[in-house]
Amino acid sequence: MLNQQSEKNLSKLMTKILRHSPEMFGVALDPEDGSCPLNSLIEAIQAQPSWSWVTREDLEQVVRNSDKQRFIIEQERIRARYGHSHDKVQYTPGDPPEILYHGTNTKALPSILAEGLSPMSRQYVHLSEGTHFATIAGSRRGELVILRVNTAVARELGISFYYAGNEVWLADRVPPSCCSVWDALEGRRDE
Ligand code: HQG
Repeated sequence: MLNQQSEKNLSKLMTKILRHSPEMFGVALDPEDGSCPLNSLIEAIQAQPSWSWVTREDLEQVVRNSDKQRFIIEQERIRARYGHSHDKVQYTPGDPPEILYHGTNTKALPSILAEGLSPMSRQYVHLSEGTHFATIAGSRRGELVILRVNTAVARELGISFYYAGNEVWLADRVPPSCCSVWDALEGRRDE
């Protein structure tokens, strides 16, 4: 059984391969869903200098314990649910709740309110059904700001939303007219 630190390190390595740079590790991801055979991922990780000891059970432990359910294993294949910067994984458009949240920071806010949300270095903008994940995401860089995204308005403007699972929704972009700052203290829009 992996200890917490090794679990975290292995999870980071897995996201690096499955979201960002599979080719650096000799892994080929399916161009549609971004998956690869579980065995190829295990072999690629075992080929790394300090990871030769890793087992299938270790990977399964990471997948099972991931707080944000970052990975899915299905039919002997594994993929990252979201977060890709590599090839654009295809998702089916879905019906999101009317309000989704995005966590960001005070420095990014003026540009977001002017231009809207863009994927930046990833393939999609990341949104969540609740403020919990938005808080985690936005707290990674500076002072947290939570944006409320009105998906009904966005859909009228032709924006599609894709469900990645575990409360995470993706969009190609979100226009500024759909975004407003959510006031965490009062639980309402800051209007
Ligand atoms: C910002 C993590 C200026 C955006 C998280 C964010 C999430 C703009 C940053 C997942 C902008 C991009 C994704 C604009 C967007 N001008 N800044 N027009 N549009 N931004 O990491 O959503 O733990 O690529 O607000 O928790 O922060 O890795 O996206 O601050 O779920 O599984 O540009 O990754 O999950 O940053 O995070 P990111 P994100 P994991």
